[in-house]
Amino acid sequence: MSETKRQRILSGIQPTGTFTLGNYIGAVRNWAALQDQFDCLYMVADLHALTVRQVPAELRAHTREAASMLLAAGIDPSRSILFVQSHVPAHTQLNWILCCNSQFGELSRMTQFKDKSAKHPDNVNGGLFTYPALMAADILIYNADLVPVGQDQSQHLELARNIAQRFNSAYSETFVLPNGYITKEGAKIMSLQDPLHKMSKSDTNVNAYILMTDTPDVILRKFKRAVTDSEGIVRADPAEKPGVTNLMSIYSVFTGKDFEEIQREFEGRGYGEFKEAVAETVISALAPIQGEYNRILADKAYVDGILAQGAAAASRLADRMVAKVYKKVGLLQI
Ligand code: ATP
Ligand code: LTN
Repeated sequence: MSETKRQRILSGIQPTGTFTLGNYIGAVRNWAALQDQFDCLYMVADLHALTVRQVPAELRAHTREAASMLLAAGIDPSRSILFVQSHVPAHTQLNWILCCNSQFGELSRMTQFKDKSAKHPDNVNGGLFTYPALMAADILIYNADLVPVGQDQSQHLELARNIAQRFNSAYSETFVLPNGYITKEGAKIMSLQDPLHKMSKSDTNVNAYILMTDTPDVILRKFKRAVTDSEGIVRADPAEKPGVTNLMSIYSVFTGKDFEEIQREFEGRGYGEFKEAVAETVISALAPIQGEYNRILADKAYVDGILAQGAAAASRLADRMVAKVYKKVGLLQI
């Protein structure tokens, strides 16, 4: 029987704070499930986090917490490679080459760049601008076929494909063109306070997000405060009722019920009861992950051991690609 090669997956998440329910639903939840079918590499994107000013001690802590949360959410280090981006220097080596193959115009069109520039007008740095070239390096360095991310990253993925294509036609076939893996449900969980914007871990309003580490009473309180509308009917309408629709998406992800079933379930019942039900499902979905997280986080040596192993395994693959690319672009090898 001829064995077909398994497709490869790479994804990353920034250690810019504790993960939100949006990170979990849109990305991390899928990562564990994909391990059965694919060869997976998962990365804590600490270099990307530096595009926004970080407190050094906090960044270090968040990086270990991020790795612990990924393990708690089911990333299995015996099957997948889990590592920290800065531990694999080859990413930054390829980043430079890809920066030289990215255009000012295309980088200027990235909505994340525009959003983050507006949010941090005092720190519109070069890294923020070339962010997608580093992300392309993360992906292309492993010849990843699929990249599981939330909706907000699809523009960056498209750019990674364009860079790969351009490089391949200039220097001969080198990179696999990656595809996004974006699930329909929960690809964009919205802020609980401003449902026209995505839930983001760096939001300054703590009521806007549910953190993966929030206690049951905090979760309940945040859902109770979630912005809805004055109609009082639980039904999906993203344009007119973005708040209620967002809560329905969250409820749907954890119960497996579709919007019609949810609407029927809450017919004649108010938002109060609906919000409590959403909170309950989230509390019970997060409870086992929180237990694992606390256990893993307490064992620093275990987490660091996994990360060291992951960095070594990732470097073996990444170094080979950088050597190939350096040769192709004409850097002298002696
Ligand atoms: P920051 O607030 O620092 O920009 P973030 O919360 O947007 O962080 P990232 O580290 O940028 O998180 O994203 C990690 C993964 O989570 C990405 O795949 C991203 O698409 C996904 N993601 C982030 N926010 C959401 C959301 N609200 N809904 C669905 N997926 C999301
Ligand atoms: N930009 C991503 C994080 C990230 C990433 C990657 C995702 C960095 N490198 C490579 C997928 C593949 C974000 O979520 N903001």
